[in-house]
Amino acid sequence: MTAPHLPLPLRGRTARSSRRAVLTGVSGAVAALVLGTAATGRSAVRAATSGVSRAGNAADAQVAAEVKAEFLHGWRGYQAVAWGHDEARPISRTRNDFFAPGHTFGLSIVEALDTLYLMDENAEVARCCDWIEQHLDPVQDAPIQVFEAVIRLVGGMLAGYQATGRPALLGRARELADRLLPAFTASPTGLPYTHVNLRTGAVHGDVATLAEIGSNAMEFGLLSRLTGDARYYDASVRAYRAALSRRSALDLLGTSLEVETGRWADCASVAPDAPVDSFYEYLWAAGTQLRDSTLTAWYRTLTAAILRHQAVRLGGRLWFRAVDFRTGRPHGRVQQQELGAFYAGLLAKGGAPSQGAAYFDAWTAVLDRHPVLPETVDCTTLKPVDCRGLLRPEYANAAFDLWRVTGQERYRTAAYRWFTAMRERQRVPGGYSTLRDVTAPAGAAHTYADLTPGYWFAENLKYLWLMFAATPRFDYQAGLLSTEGKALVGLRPAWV
Ligand code: DMJ
Repeated sequence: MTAPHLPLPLRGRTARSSRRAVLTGVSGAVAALVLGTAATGRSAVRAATSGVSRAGNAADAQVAAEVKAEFLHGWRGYQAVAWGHDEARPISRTRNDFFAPGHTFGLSIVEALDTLYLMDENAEVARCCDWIEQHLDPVQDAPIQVFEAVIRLVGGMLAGYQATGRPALLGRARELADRLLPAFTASPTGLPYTHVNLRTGAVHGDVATLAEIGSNAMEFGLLSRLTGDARYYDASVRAYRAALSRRSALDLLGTSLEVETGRWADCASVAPDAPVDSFYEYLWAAGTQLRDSTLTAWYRTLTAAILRHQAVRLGGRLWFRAVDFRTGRPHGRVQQQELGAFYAGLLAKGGAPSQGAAYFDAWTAVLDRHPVLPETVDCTTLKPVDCRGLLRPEYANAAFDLWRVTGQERYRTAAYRWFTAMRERQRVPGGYSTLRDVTAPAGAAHTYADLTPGYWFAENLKYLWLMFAATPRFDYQAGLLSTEGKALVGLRPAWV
């Protein structure tokens, strides 16, 4: 499929694309059965394409104020020691280069931009925009990971552009995307190389994970729409098609593909964990954003297969086990990464609310034992397999999505509990810090891993703020966030 003629007549594409959607693989009735007891085939499609929110906008000014205070605490910590650099190390009061040693993209500035906007911090928004316009260099002589640059930098600047209308942000996002495109266009298969040197255009990294292949359609689709240049979205869809065409007879995918041959580099379907997580997330989100029913059909096909072959009940809880994508045979013991917790929200948005709720409850059971979620858990014992606490946002992301889909107050309660634990265990004088071991006593200095990740500014407190602040700057009905929490649809600009 090639990208539509642009500027995109997005709504008009649905029927045409639907006739071309040949990769469904599961009948509507079977999909409905697998996708959820409450969802009929038609209602599943409706849920997967409307973006409708049932969440009431009841504000809780007290909680919203607490959330904003913590965001600004982290933000001031970053500003004090790392302004203009990618990330802050709040304990040692040093900096971290995220993309390449000796190079900065001011990552935390770009990550924070639309969160600051949603929080009405207009002066800080202007400061961030000024820095990006004057200092962000998209032509650096360094190999950059395409996936991270797209979801964090391109997405962050596009969200910032939509919030502020400052043309330089769109220009800088486009310039960067142009420098990233060789990763897609130089590939014989359409599967992107993982890295590209922004100055020379040299590509490398010829084994790409699904997240690296598929997490760009939201940003590239929006960029194509804003610029009238189809090349960006074309590249995304070509990459998606290259992966989907290599699915197994069970409609499952492996983890990573060889870019030049198109061969699978492994045989495990590890969904919804990293490094495949946002591949599935973007099939639903970009399908909804761009009214592209082909992506939505692919989402339904793959989700039905994941629920059929990977869902497992342990101790009455819903988890997902890794399986051989060709045979469906289990692949080792059942463990899951915290990174996979977002999937509870995705299932609900995509038409399987009961499974989404059950999976969220499984993660809440881990939270009952460990107030800060460990990086990986054993799903049978709920004990940590990897004890690190990396200030991840996925549980709050799922709570936000489930709250929007169901309107149930219990998801705000769960998110607030998660927030207070993070505040108690990970707040330090210089901001917020990752932990080496979430099971160590609170406050033990040696447990701090000394990083405020860029995504913390984009995601963690944005979900809480949107749940409690009832901000008029966000369209709660139609709004869509990217995998990095960027509000790519539904930001209500203050400049029109
Ligand atoms: C974020 O960078 C994105 O959400 C990505 O898709 C995976 N998760 C990290 C934060 O944990």
